[in-house]
Amino acid sequence: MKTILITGASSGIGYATAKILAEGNRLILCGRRLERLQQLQAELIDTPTLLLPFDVAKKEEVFTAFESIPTEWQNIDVLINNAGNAHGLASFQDADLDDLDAMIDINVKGLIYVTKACLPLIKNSDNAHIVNISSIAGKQAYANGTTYCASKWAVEALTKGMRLDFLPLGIKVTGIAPGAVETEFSLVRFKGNEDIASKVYQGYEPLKAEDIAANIAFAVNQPKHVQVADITILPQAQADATTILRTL
Ligand code: 8X3
Repeated sequence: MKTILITGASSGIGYATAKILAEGNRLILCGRRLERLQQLQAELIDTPTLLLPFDVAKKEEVFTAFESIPTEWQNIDVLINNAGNAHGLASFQDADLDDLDAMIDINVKGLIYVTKACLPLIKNSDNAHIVNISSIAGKQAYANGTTYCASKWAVEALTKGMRLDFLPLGIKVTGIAPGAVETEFSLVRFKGNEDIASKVYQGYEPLKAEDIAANIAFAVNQPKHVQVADITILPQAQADATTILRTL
């Protein structure tokens, strides 16, 4: 039985990952929205769970939350850095600076804070493993997504760099880079505009959160000596970050 901490567990890929990893593991479920974490906890009735509500972008909150983890939960084996999102889709010149700040604060600084706070609890594990959720946007820059892409390029660099730095600590590091996944991602990107958000996924079959969760579980469930370095996952209809064939 592993103890697995998941950020952004209250929705989307994080939620689906919690569901798929619930069997046979203990889960620390993190997110900003306590009520949604409580709903998830209620669904995972047969799994030992600990709820840890905090905002990854708030440094003090992150460290205070980790300091509050009860002793019996302090041996963490797997950290899944899933929390992250996009704010706006606009040219760099037109983008709202607050949106750009938010993406760097959540996707980059948040991942750094959580990993720093978690390291003392994970480094003694025999199964230590960190999974960072990146994006196809971390491998290919696209117009109007400059800072989102930059934030995910940073996740790619953090993943590769951590894999080097953590070698002597025995911590495996995996990067998971999804393409188009139908979650609340686009709703957040387009600030609640359901019409625009749903169009992103029209005319083809996008990935589901469960598709990514299955790949995360694949990486997490490998034998101790096997380190899955990187997985990029696209819908069948997607060739790269900006090329999607819409035939449906
Ligand atoms: C989400 C995928 O293509 O919208 O990270 O950047 S994409």
